[in-house]
Amino acid sequence: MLVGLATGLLGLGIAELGAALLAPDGSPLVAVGDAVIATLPGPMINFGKAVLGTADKPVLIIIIALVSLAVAGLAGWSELRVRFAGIVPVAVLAGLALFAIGARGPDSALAYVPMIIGSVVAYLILRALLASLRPRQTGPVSAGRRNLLGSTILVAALGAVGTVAGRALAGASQAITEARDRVLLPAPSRPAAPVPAGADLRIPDLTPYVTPNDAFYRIDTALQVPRIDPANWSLRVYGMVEREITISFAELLQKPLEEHLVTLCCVSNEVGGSLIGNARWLGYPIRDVLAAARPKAGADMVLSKSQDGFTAGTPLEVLTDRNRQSLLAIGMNGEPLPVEHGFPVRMVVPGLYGYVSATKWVVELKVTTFAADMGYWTPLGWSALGPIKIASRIDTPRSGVTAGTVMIAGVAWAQHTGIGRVEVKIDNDAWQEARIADVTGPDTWRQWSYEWSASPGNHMITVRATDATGQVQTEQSAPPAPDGASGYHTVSINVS
Ligand SMILES: Nc1nc2c(c(=O)[nH]1)N[C@H]1C(S)=C(S)[C@@H](COP(=O)(O)O)O[C@H]1N2
Ligand SMILES: [Mo]
Repeated sequence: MLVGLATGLLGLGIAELGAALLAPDGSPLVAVGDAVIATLPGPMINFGKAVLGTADKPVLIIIIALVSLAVAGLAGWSELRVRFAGIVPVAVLAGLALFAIGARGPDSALAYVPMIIGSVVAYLILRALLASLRPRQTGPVSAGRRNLLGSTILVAALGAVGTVAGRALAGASQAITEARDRVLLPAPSRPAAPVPAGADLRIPDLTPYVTPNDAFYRIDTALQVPRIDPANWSLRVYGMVEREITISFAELLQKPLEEHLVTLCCVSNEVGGSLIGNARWLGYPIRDVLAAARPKAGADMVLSKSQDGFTAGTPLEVLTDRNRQSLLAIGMNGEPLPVEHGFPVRMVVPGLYGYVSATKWVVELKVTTFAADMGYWTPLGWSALGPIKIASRIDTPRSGVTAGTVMIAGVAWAQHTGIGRVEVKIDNDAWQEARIADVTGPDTWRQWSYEWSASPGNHMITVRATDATGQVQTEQSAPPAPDGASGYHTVSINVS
């Protein structure tokens, strides 16, 4: 069984490393992972997401690897008993992986090659290693076994190195990184309003007003980030339109582009959570794309689709709204979109959670109806509509402080309406008005601070926000599913 396990690992290593070098579509771990996600029932996906959070993907990949290795162990066990019997488990594993690779619609047949070579080599090495265990073997058995142990360890180590190296290489993808480096972002014909100096209160541990790209939260269903060469990218707009249109990346760069600061937020963000970030997005207004396609009467939704099959359903009226800066974005904080944030093109829609609006690696806009179509998360139990709820968060303090003047500070958001006021409550005292920072507009979060004279002991700090129309954040606590968490963020602080 151990020999089977080791050779299984070798086969996996050959397949993963081969896929990384030859054909990114050929990674058996990613293909099987995608197939498992596509097959799992909705409640299990939600359960995994709730329990594991962003660790869900690595955990899934590790489970798949462990199950495969157990089956490979079985191949060793049966091969030792009956010659060629080990072919059955190996063929089952290879067959499932090849089927899963095929299901993703690979770019070329090359995608099947690493897995085929990996399983054939693994089986041949398995046979070679097991030969020394057969009773008919002449010579001293103990020496054969010692050699076998050494060879098995070597084979397993090679396999492990290949698997890890393959996964690591696949993550980077030189070709797309280079293509991204070559993109020259045009200057916007409508630049973003400059960030006022007073937008950042510059308090230690307070989240910066603009989130740097490398600190921006990442949420998506992609086990492997889609790699799209801008030269091959196009956006197809179809469905309930008078005129179907297709836009290439070169054409998009020629359009009059605009830049807007917009705070993106994930519906899975817990009260006080960090699945939110603010960036300066450069792009072409989605309303202008839609205007060129001329939606037909009766349409009320745009189903955007990513290259890897994710979909989001966004109300058509939000995307055509003159006063809402929905973008087909190509730039993030002055750089081409990072690959994991949607390179070369994604959607950004102020005021809606990402799962119903912020499609990364977007390649299709289907003008349709909520009655006829659903975005990816809706059949999994999430609301079809996802307006962002008014929320506020305490960034500092989060742990013990010393008595005296303590700066309490955080961020509050009510995208597209804007934050009008923030209040802080210490223990059961009355609500106190916090100072609110400047903003570029209603589509971003807003920093706030409150100077507290902290007395020794344990204290509870609570924050609540009110939007620009006077609507107060609800105290009613709700979990993220189905349409976003609510309730007040509180922290309990020991003052010494
Ligand atoms: N292609 C694709 N786009 C996607 C998703 C996805 O799973 N696949 N997730 C959405 C969700 S749920 C969120 S919150 C935002 C997150 O964008 P970010 O990763 O750039 O922060 O992307 C949205 N766009
Ligand atoms: Mo999300």
